[in-house]
Amino acid sequence: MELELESIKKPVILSGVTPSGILTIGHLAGAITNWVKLQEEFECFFMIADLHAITVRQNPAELRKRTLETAAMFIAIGINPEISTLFIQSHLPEHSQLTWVLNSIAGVGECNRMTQFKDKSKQHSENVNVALFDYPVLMAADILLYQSDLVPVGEDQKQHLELTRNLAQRFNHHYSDTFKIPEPYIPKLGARIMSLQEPDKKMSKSDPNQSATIFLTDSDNEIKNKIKRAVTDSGSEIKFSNDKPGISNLITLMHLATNKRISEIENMYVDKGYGVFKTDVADAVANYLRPIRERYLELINNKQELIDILTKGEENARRIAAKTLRKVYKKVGFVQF
Ligand code: ATP
Ligand code: LTN
Repeated sequence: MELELESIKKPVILSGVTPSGILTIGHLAGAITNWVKLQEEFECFFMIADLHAITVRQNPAELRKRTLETAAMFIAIGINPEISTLFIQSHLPEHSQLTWVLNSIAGVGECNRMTQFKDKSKQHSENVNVALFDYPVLMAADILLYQSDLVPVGEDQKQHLELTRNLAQRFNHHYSDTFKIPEPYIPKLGARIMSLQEPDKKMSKSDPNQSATIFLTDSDNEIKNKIKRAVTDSGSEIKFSNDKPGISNLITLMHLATNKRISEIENMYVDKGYGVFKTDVADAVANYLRPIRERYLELINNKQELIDILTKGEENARRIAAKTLRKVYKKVGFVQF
């Protein structure tokens, strides 16, 4: 059935990932597995945020490749295109169009307070561009176009969501009720996976040290070698605690891969050393990621299935986004025939 704004009965969820690198087991644990679970209960829109990607310098061929890879990986992990809408942000000009209108009510001062803008301006001091400054307004457009109720995001994006709510309220107040006011959705479960080399730092797709990160495309051997070389703590006890960040991270990975409770994992390894534990975690994580990687490779090697899914996603998304944008254009006083 074709999706229409009026026919949506469930609360709406929208989220996105910027295709600026290969997805890691951190994204899987902290974001995408949660999205998979939300699909039944909510009307979900998942987006590959390529417009956001170009706020920092990208290699065009690389961006094109990463965008499709990210979409394939979402499906491989369990985003079901039969029930959720999966699309590429730049395929819908409505995102840029609504951004322009929202720019007219967004304050320079409030955008200047965004900590991500400050951080990224430092990181990319050679290229502090206007789009980077506008990043949160584009994110607000993403969310408001679909009349989203809930937006699953990490802590780092909460400030952008607060801005989104302010812009929506301001627009509704200036013109008249147009946008639903979205809420952030920070999942209770969602494990945080730490770097295998510096376990007090989040595992990140852009870590220059490749052995710190498990990419979802890594082969069995790469996964196993990275886990076996992971930094562990002093002592020999397999225990989840703040003063054992290395071992705690491996326990979290074991929990993710096997669904066993943390206490159960600790009990299984009471009398065993780090060596045995690491080998078992390595095998468990490799077994867990193998079917995901196999499905991913199937999609990436047969692009037509992927293109069909993204085209259908684009069409579904457009019906909702175009409707909101028409309303907005009318309210701000653009002539419509
Ligand atoms: P970068 O490394 O390029 O700064 P990133 O890898 O931190 O980016 P994002 O693309 O900003 O990732 O992440 C999208 C979402 O995935 C985040 O909001 C966060 O919820 C989740 N995420 C990313 N890395 C992890 C991690 N190591 N553990 C748990 N969740 C994560
Ligand atoms: N900025 C987000 C990705 C993103 C997003 C969105 C998330 C772009 N648009 C809309 C939620 C809703 C990130 O870097 N994680």
